[in-house]
Amino acid sequence: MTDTATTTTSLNKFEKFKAEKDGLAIKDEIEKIAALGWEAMDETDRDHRLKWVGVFFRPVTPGKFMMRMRIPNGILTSSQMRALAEVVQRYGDDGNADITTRQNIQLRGIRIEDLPDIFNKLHAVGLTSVQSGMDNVRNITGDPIAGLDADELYDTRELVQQIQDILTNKGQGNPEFTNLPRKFNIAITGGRDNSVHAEINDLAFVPAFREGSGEEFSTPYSLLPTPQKVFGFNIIVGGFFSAKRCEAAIPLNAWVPPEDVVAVCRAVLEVFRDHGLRANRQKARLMWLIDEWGLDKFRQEVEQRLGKSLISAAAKDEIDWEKRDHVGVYKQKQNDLNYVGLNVPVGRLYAHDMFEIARLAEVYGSGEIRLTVEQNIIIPNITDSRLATLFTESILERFSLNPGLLTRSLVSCTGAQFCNFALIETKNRALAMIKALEAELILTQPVRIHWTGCPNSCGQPQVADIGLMGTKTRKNGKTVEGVDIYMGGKVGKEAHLGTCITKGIPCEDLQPVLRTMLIEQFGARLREVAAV
Ligand code: SRM
Ligand code: SF4
Repeated sequence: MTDTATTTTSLNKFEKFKAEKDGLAIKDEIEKIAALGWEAMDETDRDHRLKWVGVFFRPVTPGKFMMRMRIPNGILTSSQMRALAEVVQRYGDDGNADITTRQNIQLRGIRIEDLPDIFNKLHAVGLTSVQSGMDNVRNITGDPIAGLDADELYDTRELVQQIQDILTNKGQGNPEFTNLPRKFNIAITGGRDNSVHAEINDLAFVPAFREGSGEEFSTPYSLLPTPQKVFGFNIIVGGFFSAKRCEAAIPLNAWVPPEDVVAVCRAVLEVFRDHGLRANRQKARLMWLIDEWGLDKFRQEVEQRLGKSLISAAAKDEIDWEKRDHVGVYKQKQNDLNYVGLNVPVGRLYAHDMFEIARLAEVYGSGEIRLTVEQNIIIPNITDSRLATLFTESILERFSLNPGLLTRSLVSCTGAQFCNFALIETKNRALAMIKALEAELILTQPVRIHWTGCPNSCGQPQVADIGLMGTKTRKNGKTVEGVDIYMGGKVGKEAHLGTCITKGIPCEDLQPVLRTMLIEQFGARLREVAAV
């Protein structure tokens, strides 16, 4: 690998330990680590390298690790869900799982001595957690209703799987892509409503028809039929959130047909791997390289890796719908079939929930389960005749098909319960506050409220109608948990990021602030107070 941007002397501690021993090397040491126990582990292996196999040391709960899976396009089978449930079940009260903001699942309570057994179990059902943390490509997101949606332009499932297979060597781990300068996010959307928040990814593909005389399509594109419209994707690059800087992705001015998407991912990743900035971790995401080089040079380098010129972007993309949340019952494009979207409050699941979801998927659907970036679940392929019985299932009382208008769109990152970066507790607080607000207000429209426990922005407050970012603030001379408030995040068509409008509201004073915002800016009304 050539790294033109750094010298050995300027390497930060992460680059140093990666150079000493590649993170993926930990994969071959799992038996040994399991036998020795976590207390005996080398600290760098424990805190960092284990993340190359998706295992995260949690300083908040030492000895109880988190495991981050890879669920490409957010699609899994009932057998896979059951295997995940069995893993967390063995940890009793310590075991649970979260659906993440990248259509993924994280398991909690994991004991290091169980890792060999857990990996075997997951492998047996075709699941992997490899390269899901640290300087790797994160779970690749795609439309949660790909292949079900009558209005979709492209079914993203196969492409997402192909990219994951290349990057991870079909789940075995691929050393070609295990030493990126930093994390990297990829999304592909084939629908009209940008269901994956394409704009907040380092690399994203959005549907677009290319028109032209044919002359601009260099070989092999010259074979494309012209002058008719040809389907492909406009490419956007450099979107990311970090504590210091947040950017929406910018157009690369490039369009690719679906068959070139995988090659473009590889080319972009090779450029990022070999030239991304490695000296300062705060400046190591792709956008910083684009800043340094300019978009033209970046595009040329990608073309060089690709071995051909990129075609200029289509004049417009096809994202022309408001974003859907998929909660409720919806017709599929297949005759007589429906998908149902279950609202999973803040994405938190326990073993018994996961077994139940697996059962519902098998009894009523085809055994398939899907996840959304809003941390919810979709069960597809349910015939019309089975819907009525499904509605009587008791789990729907908690995972509702028709939740309150605030609960429906609530998203929250992990927060202080398990995350040592957290400045505040998020999930439980978010749920309690939404419940209280729904009790005092009549809402007329869904309002998307996202909580995130610190400026890392895992809960994506910048895409929310109201984003709440954990902070520490002062009240009555004391330091207390608080939030900075973001507003104006727009998703779907014409997506753009929200910005901070108020800083340092103590969490204990937040409810009336949100109440006023919901009334004044989102048309909510106070419920009538019962006469005494
Ligand atoms: Fe994140 C680090 C959780 C989505 C930006 N994120 C972390 C860590 C690993 C920190 C840690 O070691 O404790 C958190 C693990 C906590 C835990 O125990 O669960 C964590 N991030 C999450 C999840 C679980 C939040 C959630 O509740 O859904 C999401 C897992 C996604 C997945 O399945 O892979 C998650 N993180 C995101 C997103 C949203 C997205 O991808 O759309 C972002 C902003 C987008 C981006 O990355 O550009 C995000 N996480 C970060 C950052 C800031 C990155 C940066 O460039 O500075 C960190 C800190 C870091 O990497 O150094 C971070
Ligand atoms: Fe942890 Fe902060 Fe990410 Fe929340 S936003 S999961 S608190 S790193």
